[in-house]
Amino acid sequence: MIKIKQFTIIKPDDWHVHFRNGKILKTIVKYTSNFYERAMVMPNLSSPIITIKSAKKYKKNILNALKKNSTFTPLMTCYLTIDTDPDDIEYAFYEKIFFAAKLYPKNSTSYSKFGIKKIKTITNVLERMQKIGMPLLVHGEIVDKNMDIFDREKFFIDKILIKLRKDFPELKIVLEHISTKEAVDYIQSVKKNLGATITPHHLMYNRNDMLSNGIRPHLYCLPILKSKTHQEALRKAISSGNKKFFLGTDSAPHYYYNKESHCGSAGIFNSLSSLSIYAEIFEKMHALNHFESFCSRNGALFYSLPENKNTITFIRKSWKIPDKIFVGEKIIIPFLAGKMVKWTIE
Ligand code: OTD
Ligand code: ZN
Ligand code: ZN
Repeated sequence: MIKIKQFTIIKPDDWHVHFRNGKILKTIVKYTSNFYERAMVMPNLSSPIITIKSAKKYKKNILNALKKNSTFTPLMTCYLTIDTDPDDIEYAFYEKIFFAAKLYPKNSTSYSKFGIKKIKTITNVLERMQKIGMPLLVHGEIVDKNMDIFDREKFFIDKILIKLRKDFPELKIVLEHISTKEAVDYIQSVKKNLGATITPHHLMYNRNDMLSNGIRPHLYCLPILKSKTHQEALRKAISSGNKKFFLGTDSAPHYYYNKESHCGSAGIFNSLSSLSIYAEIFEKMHALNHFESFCSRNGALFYSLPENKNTITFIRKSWKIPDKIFVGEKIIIPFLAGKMVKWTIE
């Protein structure tokens, strides 16, 4: 079979990314803005983005970290707490300060301690979001010490999401970073107002890769990697061309000493290699014909945004992912550090 040497697509958007703040932000934004035209910026900082003022400041910090002629657009999200005011949400949505709001179940992931314990405490906010057409992004896991960590997503769908969709049928919801067959099946079964992002790491790896040959802290993330069956369901989902699935890297850097630790942090920094990995997997699945839609069309369609005008070109030329990224003196270990990947992006 002849292998395609290069191809060009509409410049993609990353519908789920963590930029952090301060020095990390200044160092890493370019790894997203070089390859992506827009990004949905997650609000779970150590001081989360819960107010209009903090969102404005954060956006300014991101824009200041960009190269002078960059066309990159960050879309800001609001971290929902029990104190979120529906009037603020409405004002900030119409003023284009917040594009969407993010629901973190309390303690479900890094920096989610101000998250929501019971959905009914934010009913008034969800009602307003539904009314004004503001998307709700969800970290879809139930966290309960009596529940197995591998079942968190499935239970979220069964116990929370199905009811949430029933109560707010017109609310646009994105189930972020899906990791299970149950999530794939549920998304496919729903007619409208529900989409999902899929990360490179959940497509590339399963829990054996993380645990069966020594423990790999740099593959530890939430939702945690699942079994091969689930990984394969995700791969099938993207290869099907179903428009409800779109790109979201969930790139989430931590310093290496917080990952390689007696209590390691969850999160994988994959911005550098994300597009190469996605391309590799689509090719492996014989689904490169659906690649551009996943990267550059489906998300825009879901969010009713125009498609980007710029393009990027993928060249079949392997390159090595750096072993480390320096943030001043400190080190972040990127996803697939030191490994070769097949596609170079121009
Ligand atoms: N998952 N780590 C982080 C976020 C994501 O749930 C997520 O979106 C993080 O460090 O912010 C992680 O494992
Ligand atoms: Zn999450
Ligand atoms: Zn995330």
